[in-house]
Amino acid sequence: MASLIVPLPGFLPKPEEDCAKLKKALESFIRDEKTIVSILGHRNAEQIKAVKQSYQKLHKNSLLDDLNSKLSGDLKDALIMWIHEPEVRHAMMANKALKAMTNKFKELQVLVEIACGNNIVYVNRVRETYISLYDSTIEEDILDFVADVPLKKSLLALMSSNRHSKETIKKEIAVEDASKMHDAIRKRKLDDGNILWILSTRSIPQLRHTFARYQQLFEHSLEQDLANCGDDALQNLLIAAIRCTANPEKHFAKVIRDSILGIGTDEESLNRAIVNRAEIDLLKVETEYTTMYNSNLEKDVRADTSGSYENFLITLLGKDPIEGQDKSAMKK
Ligand SMILES: [Ca+2]
Repeated sequence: MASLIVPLPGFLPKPEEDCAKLKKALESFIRDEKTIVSILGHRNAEQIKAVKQSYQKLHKNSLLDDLNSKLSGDLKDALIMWIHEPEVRHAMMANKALKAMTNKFKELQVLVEIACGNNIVYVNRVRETYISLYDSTIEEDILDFVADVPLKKSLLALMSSNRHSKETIKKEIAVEDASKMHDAIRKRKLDDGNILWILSTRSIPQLRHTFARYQQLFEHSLEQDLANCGDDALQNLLIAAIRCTANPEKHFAKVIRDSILGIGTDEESLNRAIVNRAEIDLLKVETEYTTMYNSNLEKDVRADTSGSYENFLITLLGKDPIEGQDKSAMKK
């Protein structure tokens, strides 16, 4: 369930009204970040698109440029990420992760999130957007920028997947696939292809069924068995792929937890999880976070952030940034 709260039908201001308020807030001597957050933090992707078009028409410059030049710091980064269309946002995140050439799972996991946490129609839109922005395919850039061979192989397989989206489940295939994966784990051959081929080829409903069968057949979950199989980038990547396929909310709860745990904050990861899931399943992420860490997501995010940046993230979480009240009476 989405956490984003948008105005009820009939109460949504016209894009021109939003633009006038945004312009005034950006131009005022003391920047009115509260207004900017309260408008943009309560609009979905489609509504933001209309506001951006209207802004360009009315003010002859883009909202993106104005946010870029007038705002700063974490608020600016999060807001700019938020107002991009989801596929543009994802393409940009993928490109940044690849060009960083870190070869670390932490940076590259956004590619797994794109490939395994979305339906194929959306994944293809991200791929098309990537080409239009960077004149290369994501696959080419994986080939050129990821040096670690098992990581490169896995990302290529997941990203070039062309799985179908039908709900049909083949029960006998699930048993076969579960056994093959169990075998690969038992032999500690995570890179022998079997696990990867299955994860990158089968449909999402089929995979979910296979994961359930795996647990019935072998007592532990696939995720648990993989977790006991060492600790390297490939193993982490496979676990993320399984989580993004079966329980994306678990994966994103962990991303948020990792981003705030300890001294300092990894704002980029925190933004990625909140901005990308606010319109999809952030309420489920919040529930999962409580179960997994026996802690409150809103409280933890508040403790690690401050000012308008905190208010913006809290708004996307569907809470009132000032009063700390849940505005669930409004339309989701
Ligand atoms: Ca922290």
